[in-house]
Amino acid sequence: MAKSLAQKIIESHLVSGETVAGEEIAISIDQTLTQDATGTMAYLQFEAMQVPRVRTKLSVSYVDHNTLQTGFENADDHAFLQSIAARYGIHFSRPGNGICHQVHLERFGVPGQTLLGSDSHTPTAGGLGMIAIGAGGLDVAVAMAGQPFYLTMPEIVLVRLTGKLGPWVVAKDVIFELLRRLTVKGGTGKVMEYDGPGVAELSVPERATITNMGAELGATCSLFPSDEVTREFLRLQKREDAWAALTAEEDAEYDEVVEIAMGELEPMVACPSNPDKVAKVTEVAGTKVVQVCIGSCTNSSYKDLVTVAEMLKGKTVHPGVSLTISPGSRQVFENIARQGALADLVRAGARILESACGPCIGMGQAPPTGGVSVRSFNRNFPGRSGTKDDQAYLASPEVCAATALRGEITDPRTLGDPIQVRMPVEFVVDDGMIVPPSDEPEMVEIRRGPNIKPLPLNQPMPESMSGELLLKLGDNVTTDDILPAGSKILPLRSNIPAISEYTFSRVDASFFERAKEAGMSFVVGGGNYGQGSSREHAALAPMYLGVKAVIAKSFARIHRANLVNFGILPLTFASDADYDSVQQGDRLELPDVRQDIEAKAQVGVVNVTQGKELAAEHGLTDRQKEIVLAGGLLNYIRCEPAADG
Ligand code: MIC
Ligand code: SF4
Repeated sequence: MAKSLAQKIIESHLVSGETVAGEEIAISIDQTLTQDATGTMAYLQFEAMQVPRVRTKLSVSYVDHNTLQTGFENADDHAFLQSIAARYGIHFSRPGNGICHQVHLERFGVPGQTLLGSDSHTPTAGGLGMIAIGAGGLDVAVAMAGQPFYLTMPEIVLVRLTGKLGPWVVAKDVIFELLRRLTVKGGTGKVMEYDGPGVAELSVPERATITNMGAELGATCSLFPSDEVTREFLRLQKREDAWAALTAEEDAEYDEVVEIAMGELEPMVACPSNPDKVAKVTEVAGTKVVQVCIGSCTNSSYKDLVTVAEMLKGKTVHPGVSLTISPGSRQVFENIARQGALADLVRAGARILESACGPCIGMGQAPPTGGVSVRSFNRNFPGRSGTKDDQAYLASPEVCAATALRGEITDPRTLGDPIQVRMPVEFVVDDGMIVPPSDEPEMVEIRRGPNIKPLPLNQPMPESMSGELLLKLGDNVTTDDILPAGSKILPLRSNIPAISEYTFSRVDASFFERAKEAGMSFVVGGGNYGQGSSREHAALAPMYLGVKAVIAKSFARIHRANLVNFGILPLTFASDADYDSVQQGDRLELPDVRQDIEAKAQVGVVNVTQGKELAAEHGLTDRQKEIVLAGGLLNYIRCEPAADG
């Protein structure tokens, strides 16, 4: 059978299992990345494994999320991360050097290799032909220790791109079209592999916009072939030697095929407050806007920002709009400065922020109450911007710039001819803000400020469990709902006791107190529970508060893996009627939970309050069973024979 590109790369990294969709496989990991908000925990976990140096080909630690230093916490974390990197053989991308995914694409990604990152948008590097997967920090720590990464072999979907994008229609509209058709659950358990004649029309950063937002489809990862366009991108990065031609075999077979005729697409947006609430710009044009934010790991490349600058050149942003620009990397920043685009942006009234995640994760620039904000980002979950009743739209940089000029959502096609950006013949490339690991690691002292608290561990799973159903939620609960981010809470990422006070704080302010009082407790969710980020804090904090199991209609991949890793049992309702039957406040008992997990596919749940019984699926592989029974992956690893060499 002719093979897809995803199949080829996975097979060349296969450590165990069969590449049959739905089976558990393990793959070797060539590269890892972490960012500061997930990295501190990942490195505390890595330290606990007592491995002297990372065993990957390359590991990079980025600082891009927690860059607002409103107190000592973030700076403490940066110092910790820098010293850990020096000691353990990790490259350290300093604050200000840019957003991990953009920098990784530019400076480190290698076609055909595997990358595991403690951030859900790690698949961005699929734009270069990598199998790049987002995971919890603990999984990344294990990969740094040289162990394989376990995952369910995904189905492979061919997204066949044909034709050419019309005027003002861009890569963001391709992924919006997929989100419109497939929804935020549509990619679950799948790899999205792009191919077809339309691929050659897209540059690597444009491909990366698409693979980046594959995370919003719930896909395991997304990837493009590595072709002459990839080669040119790597040449501009002075890394042409990293290039290799990679494509699917002719007549490769796929589990599913989706066709997108790019010429038929129109400019689109995602309406508040989920990335799949896609509408044509024409349907929402005229909506008054108070803020426009351009940047994030989705759309902050050189071409994106030069296009915006050209659109704004000689004009001033609408008096009712605050426009922010965050260049994706210091490389982009420097190149737009030298090219002159930066001056045009400043003159037009843009508020230039540093090269970091910034407003995308609510680190500053929260919009005013009820105000409409249009963002070139990838997520618009409720309240993520930092304002509770925000009205955030996602759009291409082109729609953002047109909107910033007019003060209302604007179809850029009404502005005349599209902008043609000429790429420079040479890029300014400088790795001065990437610190290589120390040559004398034994001399490096790990700097641990008071913000860095020890990692809490779970207990092995008890024979039986009983407690209150503390919270019943609906579909598409995000990790931003479970453990919000933003400038107040993000700095506490290295301090689980402190951050746990914010667990579910946006959906139920009484959760923390109730959980503390309850001791052992449960949570119920609808479909796609835990969509969004890879933050393992959304499992760690509930674990710390005594949540023993989450019962849902279905789970998002990374969050389910994080629950397992921290010993919280993820259970799936056998039917919608079972979901309907439980009520918040019910007392639940899992009388033989250990035995059930060991011997059966279902775990018995007694609803003591309602006098009913139900059986919920655990869906755990043999390995996951052992992890959950041990009380999480760290406990499980400690019982395993030590890794060699
Ligand atoms: C996000 O976009 O939600 C984040 C912040 O980058 C997260 C990681 C985190 O919560 O630290 C992600 O996407 O995984
Ligand atoms: Fe940063 Fe936003 Fe990208 Fe997450 S989605 S990595 S917060 S820019």
